[in-house]
Amino acid sequence: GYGTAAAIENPTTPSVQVNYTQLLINGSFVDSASGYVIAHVAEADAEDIDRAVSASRKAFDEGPWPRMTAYERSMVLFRFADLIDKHTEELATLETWDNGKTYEQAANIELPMISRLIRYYAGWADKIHGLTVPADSPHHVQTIHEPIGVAGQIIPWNFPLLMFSWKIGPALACGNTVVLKTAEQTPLSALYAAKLLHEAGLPPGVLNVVSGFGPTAGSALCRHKQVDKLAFTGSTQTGKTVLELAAKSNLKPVTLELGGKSPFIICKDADVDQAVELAHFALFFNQGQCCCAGSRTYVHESVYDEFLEKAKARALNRRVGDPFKAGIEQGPQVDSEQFEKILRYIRSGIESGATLEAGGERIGSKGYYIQPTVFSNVKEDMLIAKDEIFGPVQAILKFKDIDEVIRRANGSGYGLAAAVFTQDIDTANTLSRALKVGTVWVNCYNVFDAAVPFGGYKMSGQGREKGIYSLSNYLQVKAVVTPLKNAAW
Ligand code: TXE
Repeated sequence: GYGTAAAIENPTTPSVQVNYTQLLINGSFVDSASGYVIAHVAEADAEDIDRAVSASRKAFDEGPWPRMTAYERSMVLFRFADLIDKHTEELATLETWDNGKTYEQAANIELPMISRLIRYYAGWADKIHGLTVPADSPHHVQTIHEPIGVAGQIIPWNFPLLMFSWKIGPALACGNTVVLKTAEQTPLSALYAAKLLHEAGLPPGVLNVVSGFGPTAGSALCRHKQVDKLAFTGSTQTGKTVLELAAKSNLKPVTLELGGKSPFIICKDADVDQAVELAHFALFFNQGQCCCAGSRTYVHESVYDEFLEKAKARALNRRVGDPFKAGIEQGPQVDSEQFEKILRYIRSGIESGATLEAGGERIGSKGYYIQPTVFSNVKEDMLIAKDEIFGPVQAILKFKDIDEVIRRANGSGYGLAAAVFTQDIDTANTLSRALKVGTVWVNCYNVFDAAVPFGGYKMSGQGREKGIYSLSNYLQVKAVVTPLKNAAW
C-alpha cells in the first residue's frame, strides 16, 4: 500500500548521518572558493510562525510569565545577563562567524553592552506602575500599566545579538511574550542566547526564536492576527511593508528603527586630528554596516584640505583582514548581496563625478572584503550622498557656514543621527537643536548607553528603543474609574 498518515508524520530516523557536504576536488573534500558552510539552520515558514505564535499566545494568556511577580521576572533577566557574561566567547564567536565583524568588537564592545542592557531592563521590571489621577467628579481614578501581549519582533543582521537584546529586554521586562525572527544571514547567536534565557528560568513559550526569510516567515509574523505588537529594525523599504501588513491585519501597533544617512559636521574650530579619527570611526565601524553610520561627512572649508589628507591616510591605514585575528579593524561584508550593492555605489560615485581618494575595490578574490574607501568633492544630488550605502565608503562634503550646513544636513529623507564637532558651545547648541534627528552626538560618536533613547525622525523610523522610552512600546495603559461613596473623603 501507500503507507499511512502516521507513518508519514513519524518518519524513520536512519542511524547514518550526512558526513560529506563540501566539494570533492582532486581527491579531497574542500570548501568552495567563495566561502564555507558554517551550519545549516532550520527555516521557518508560515506554519512554524503559527506554532510559535500559538505557544507565545498560550504563555501570555495562561501564564505564568505575565502573572509572576515583577521581581521574579526581573531575577530571570538578571540571571540571563550573568549567563551572557559567562558565555561571551561562544556568543562572540557565533557573531563573528555569522556576520564577519571582528571578534574583538563582538567580545569586548558588544557583549558587555548586551548584558548591561539586559540588567538595565531587569531593573525596570519591578518599577513599572501606573498613577492615581485627580478627577473633576467624585471618582477614584487610577491607571494600570499592563503588558500588551504577544510581541512579534524582526531584527537585522548587522548587530544580531545587540538587536535581539534591544528587542526582548523591554518586552520581557514589561511581562509580554515574544516571537522573534532573526535575519536570514545571522541566525546563530540569538538561538544560543535564547537557550541561556531558558536556563535562567524563562518559562516555555515566553520567548520563541525563529530563523527564516523575510517574505515568508517575516511577513507571516507581521500578518498574524494573534500578534498584538510589532517591532522591526531593518531597511526603510521593508519597514513600510511591515506597517502595511500590520494595518491590513489587526492594526497592531508598530515601532520601526530604519535606515539613515547621518551627517557628521566638522566646524572650523574643531581639533582636526580628533575629528578625523571620530569621523573615521563613525563611518567605518562594523564594516560601515550601521544604521547610524556617519555617512555624510561635512567639513568646513577652512579645515577641508587638512581633514581630507588625514582622512585619506587613516582609511589607507585601516587594518582589514581575518576578523578572528587580534588587531584587525575590519572584516568582510555580511554577504554577496551587500558586497555587490556597495561596489555598485562606489562605481556610481565615480561616474557621478566625486573624487575617489582611497580604496574603491574589493580586496583579493575570496570573501567579501572591500577596501576602506573615501570620496571627496561629494554633492547632495549624487546617489552616494542620498542613499544608505551600508559599507566602508566615506563621503566628504565641503560647507561654508552654519545655516547652510543645517539646511543641507536636514535635506535628507532620513533623520536618525548626527554629530557635531566644535569647541564652541553656541555652535554646538545651535546645531543640536536645529538638526532633525533622533540622536546628536557632540564631539563623540556611537555612544550607546542602555538608558539613552535611540530612534529616528522622518523615514528613519517611529518610536524609540532603549531607556525608559521603550517601555511604553510594550505597555497598555488602562484607566480604572470608581465612584466615591463619600466625596468629602
Ligand atoms: O534589509 P531588510 P536587508 C538597510 C541597509 C541594507 C538594506 C538591505 O541599507 O543595505 O537595508 O538589507 C526581514 N516582511 N538596513 O535586505 O529586508 C529580514 O528577513 C517581514 C539597515 O537585509 O529590511 C530581516 O530579518 N520581514 C538596517 C529584516 O527584515 C521582512 C539593518 C531586515 O531585512 C520582510 C539592515 C518582509 N516582507 C539593513 N522582508 C538598520 N536600520 O540598521 C525582509 N524582512
